[in-house]
Amino acid sequence: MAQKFQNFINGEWKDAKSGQTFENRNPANWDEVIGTFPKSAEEDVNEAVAAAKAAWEEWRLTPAPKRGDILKKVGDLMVERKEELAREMTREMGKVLAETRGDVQEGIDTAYYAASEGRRLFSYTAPSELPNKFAMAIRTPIGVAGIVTPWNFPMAIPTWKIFPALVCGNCVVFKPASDTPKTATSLVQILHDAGVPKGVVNIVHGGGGAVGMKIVEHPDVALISFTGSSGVGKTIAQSCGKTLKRVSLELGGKNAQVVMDDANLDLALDGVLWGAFGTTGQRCTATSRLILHEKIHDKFVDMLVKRTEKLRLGDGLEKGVEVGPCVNEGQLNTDHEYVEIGKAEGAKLMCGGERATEGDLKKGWFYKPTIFTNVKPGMRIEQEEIFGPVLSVIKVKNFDEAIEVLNDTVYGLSSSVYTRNVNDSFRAIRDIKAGITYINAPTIGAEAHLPFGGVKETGNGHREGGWAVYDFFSELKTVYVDYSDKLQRAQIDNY
Ligand code: UN1
Repeated sequence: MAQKFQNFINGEWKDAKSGQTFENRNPANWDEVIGTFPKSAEEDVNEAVAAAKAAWEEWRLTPAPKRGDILKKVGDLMVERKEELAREMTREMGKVLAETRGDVQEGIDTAYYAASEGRRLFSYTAPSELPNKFAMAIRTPIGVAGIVTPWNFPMAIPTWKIFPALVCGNCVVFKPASDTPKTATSLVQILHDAGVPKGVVNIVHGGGGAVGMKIVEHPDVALISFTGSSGVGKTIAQSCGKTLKRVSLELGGKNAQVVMDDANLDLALDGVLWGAFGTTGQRCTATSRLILHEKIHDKFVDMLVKRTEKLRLGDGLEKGVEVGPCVNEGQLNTDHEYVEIGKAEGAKLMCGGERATEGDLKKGWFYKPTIFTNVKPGMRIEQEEIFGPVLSVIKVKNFDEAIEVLNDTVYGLSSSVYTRNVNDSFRAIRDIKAGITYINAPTIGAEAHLPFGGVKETGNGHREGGWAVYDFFSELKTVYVDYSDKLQRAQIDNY
């Protein structure tokens, strides 16, 4: 019998009211069931939102340093349970153990940052233009935050959202991706064990339409933080637009790495292998385009294909495995559809392009790391987010053309330029339209204490991470205290 997991509402583990469940399986071995989870619906969401709303009255009045102390404990528990969390994450979504350890570490970093932020939550005071009058802006909690998260960083991304939400004094209704409900359940257990009061954090498992959108639409949910595709992001934004609900969206990417003719090619090679095929290409920040200067194009492609063909696929829990499976069959099919599209568009398939089925690999959703050359700007494989191990190589004549090709997409999350030319580096920093630019480092590797997010259809202007996310999860209230004992009219009496 598969282990049964539940929702967590108002401090209690409980089934979906309908009693329905869904299964979670290991993408590296589809026979292995991780557990069953409640297939929830609107009635479960309503209960969770009501619990969060009721808990908010006390939570918003809890001093922020005290809320931070709980987050410190959360971080400590994550440190203690790091290995166990990483292993269960690899089992449920497939990425290799080194990476799932990194994912948990990102959550730990976020917890300790949030813990200390409880003693900061700085804002400003400013002098009043009138005598005997004091002016300041303070951060205040907002209410119930709806948190809807993806499966590719099943620990890090929920922590980016939930921890700052809590420190700022909000309550949470959390809907994790249905491919990674176990990691989310463990996170909620940790929050509970660390002393988060009942009702302050609630988790409701289930689908995007049946649960996610019900959270988004709920009138008592004051703000939404979502990471996922641009398509779903637009639907959420439209819904939030109806009531002007505050919403933070982290969406798709079509990130490129540029390699100039003066670059350290070995370094650039390590960078693109990691950026394109780490996490099986399933990161918003994954390198899905490689823009090569024509002088080094052929040599670099040769080096890259040789190394790519040697990458070891397999169960991420096994030593030496470098690339895990796709998260599910649907994602594998999408990857393969794009390979067919690329071929039809006239791109040249250099390696991969098919499912990997040798030995035990046939039990899981493995796809061979794939490289296309002869990709032209504007092709669908060059423009659309694939979210798999498929890399498109584009040849350019010079630096200007490289930046033009890099920018020619509806997305703008991460970007990378390999060059030893300091002038080109700074021009890249200035001219690339993206939320993140790396110089001589791959497109992946964002650190928890710096702002994370993108431009254009990658988001709606907010940032997660670092200090910036605290602006999203708190509302500024401006306060004037007049101690002059008379009516003082701003802009009038003093001029
Ligand atoms: C994501 O791709 O969804 O920079 C998040 C990185 C990670 C976070 C990625 N630290 O790739």
